[in-house]
Amino acid sequence: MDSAVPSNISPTCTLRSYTMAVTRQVPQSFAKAICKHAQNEEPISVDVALKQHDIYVDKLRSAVPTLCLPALESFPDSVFVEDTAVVIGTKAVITHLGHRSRQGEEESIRKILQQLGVQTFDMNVLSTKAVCDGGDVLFTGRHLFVGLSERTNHAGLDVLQEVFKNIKVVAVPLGDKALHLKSVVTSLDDNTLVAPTGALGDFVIQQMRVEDRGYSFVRLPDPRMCNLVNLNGNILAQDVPCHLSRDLLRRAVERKNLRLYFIDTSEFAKCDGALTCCSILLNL
Ligand code: CIR
Repeated sequence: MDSAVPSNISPTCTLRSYTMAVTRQVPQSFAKAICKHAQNEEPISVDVALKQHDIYVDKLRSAVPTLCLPALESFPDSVFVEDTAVVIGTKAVITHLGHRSRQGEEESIRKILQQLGVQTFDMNVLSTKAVCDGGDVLFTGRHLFVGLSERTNHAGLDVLQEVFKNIKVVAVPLGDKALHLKSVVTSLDDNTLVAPTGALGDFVIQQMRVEDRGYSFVRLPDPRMCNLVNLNGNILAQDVPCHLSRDLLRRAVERKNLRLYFIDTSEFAKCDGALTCCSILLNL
């Protein structure tokens, strides 16, 4: 992948750029990761997950320096580092994770972010009631959309607003319709969101009032393809066998002169994970 933001991107396309990424190795305990939404015919294969994760990390590495922290065996879901911190610029809120079995994963993330010079704020110190998973937080550059889900509550949103004072935080009530906001919608660039066709996509778009807020959006039939990593103009999408979604996304990416890569994440999808959840992107 290319490290530089493409110079020929379409004039309607604005992108934030990143200088590094943080990931974490898949633990052997990953086979016991929480699984609520996915319907699996096969159990998770840790060996396959390790290979898929290596490919993911290599892809990130070809664009920016990427740390891969050691696995945390006592936390089966700890590969999903996105949930542990919300980082904007040089400030990070270290989240109080919404599922009890995951609380504690954030400790080493706090340390590493501090070592990198990021100022950290502990959510559970700022509010004893707050919970939040980073997967519920979508930052577009103009808005911080926060899904209110089974993992993220209003007190969590309030902490984000307190720390990121100058950014407009928007609540997106989700209930139990999806694990996280970013399980449904992510962004192709700072003004273009990607959401699934059908009732869930309609609902979320309506809750976000994206058109009133000046966003355009791309709708894809396969919800799994709506979870995109956008790293300096390199778009990573899950390698799902929906030809229509692939074609529509390819065309949207080409219109903006971005670059598209498909990555197999079958083992992560078996425990409700996708692509954004396996990294924290930083601009330091
Ligand atoms: C969980 O239920 O917490 C994990 N099995 C999946 C977390 C995925 N995280 C994300 O999409 N940000």
